[in-house]
Amino acid sequence: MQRYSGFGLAKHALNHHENWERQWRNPTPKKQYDVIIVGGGGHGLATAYYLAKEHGITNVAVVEKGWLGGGNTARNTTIVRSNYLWDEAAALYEHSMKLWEGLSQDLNYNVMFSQRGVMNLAHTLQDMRDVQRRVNANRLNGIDSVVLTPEEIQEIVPIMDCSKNARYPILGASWQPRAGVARHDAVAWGFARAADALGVDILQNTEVTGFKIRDGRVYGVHTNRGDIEARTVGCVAAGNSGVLAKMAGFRLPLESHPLQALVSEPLKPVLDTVVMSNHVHGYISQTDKGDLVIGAGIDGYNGYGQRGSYPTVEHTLQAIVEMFPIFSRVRMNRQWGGIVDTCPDACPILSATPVKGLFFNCGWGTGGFKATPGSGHVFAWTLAKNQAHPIAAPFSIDRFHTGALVDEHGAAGVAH
Ligand code: FAD
Ligand code: PYC
Repeated sequence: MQRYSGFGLAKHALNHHENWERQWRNPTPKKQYDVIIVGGGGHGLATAYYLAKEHGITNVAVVEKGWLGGGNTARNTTIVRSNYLWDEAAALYEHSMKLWEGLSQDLNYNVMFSQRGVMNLAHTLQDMRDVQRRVNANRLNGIDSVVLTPEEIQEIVPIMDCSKNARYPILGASWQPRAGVARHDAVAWGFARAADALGVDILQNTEVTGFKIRDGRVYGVHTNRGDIEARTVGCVAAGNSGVLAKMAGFRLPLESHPLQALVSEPLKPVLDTVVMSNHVHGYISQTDKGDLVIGAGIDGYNGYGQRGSYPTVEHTLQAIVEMFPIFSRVRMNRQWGGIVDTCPDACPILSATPVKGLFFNCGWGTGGFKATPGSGHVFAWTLAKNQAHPIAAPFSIDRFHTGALVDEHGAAGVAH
């Protein structure tokens, strides 16, 4: 063990952040790339990583207006699960789940993926029918999913009020044992470091202000640091996707809403799984550090402010305290919001657009963190081959013309 004198200790404390190796470079933008990814959240970084790793396309820039993961990636409550109803969505989220299961090893970066199980509660007979139907569909798709009785729920979460006269009676739940949580910034940093090591340029503080479009084809972007050219551009900008689509001259069927979350003061370990209730607009988990992570429903109005309204969090905390009376005197430390891009069928858009060479990956709304590796993986394939990956194909914007919607409102973790 190294020993320090009082002076040595103070010197070490002051110096210990020196000479750390940068996890990724800070390059000057080149004039031209093969592919530009707009948005340095988890999905954009994952796309760049898989483009380089799986398709050998390394002349790639990730253009981020702020800092990496500063959008929804670092604002989300990190629930990862794949228990979606319809085959198309189940395939997409389960593809992602499988990538999560090897992600720390693949990136050589601990993303702290913790498969502690996720429970979706049912409070009414109709909730219960939906749970049974979804669990059956999951099992047909090979996804681990079971229906729990109130007694089984109580055994897994002894601190929850499962009594019959509770204000929100619990009739049962769906349970996915392989589901869980991960560390959000580590996901962004892990993908960034791995993409950078393969030659991808990560350009922070670089805002796309317009697209260079000629004869119906994209050939670059305008940014606050000058124009950058590329014949393939992928926009992965979550709540700002509608703004970017407008710059390119078309509209997407998206609404941007605030979605809020809170963390409490740290507590001793009391909750070792994730409990969600779409019905009462609240969900909760406990971090390894001890904080309770609590999430709300969306704020009903549209907005680009990364904050929400007080009545929404008040409603959520009221519901959480009803279900967990033990938390009634816990103090909240922080509250924040992100901008979620909700789609009419609560499913994402992974698609070519009316502009040749310009693709969008968006519409993940309240539930895209869990899809980060899977989304990046299939979107990279789509960009590399200029053809939708078979798992991405059902999520084209054409579905809003053909009517082939994939309605996942029932499986969305947050009612909207
Ligand atoms: P982002 O991380 O938002 O990245 C988009 C990036 O694009 C941003 O960094 C932004 O700065 C950048 N950008 C925008 N415009 C421009 C421009 N003009 N030029 C350059 N860059 C631009 N999902 C789950 O699966 N589980 C959860 O538990 C969960 N909880 C959530 C809780 C909250 C409070 C919120 C807000 C969301 C939650 N989500 C959850 C949803 C999830 O966070 C998102 O779907 C997901 O993180 C989206 O990732 P992204 O990389 O697409 O977007
Ligand atoms: O999609 O599982 C989810 C989710 C949980 C909290 C917010 N979204």
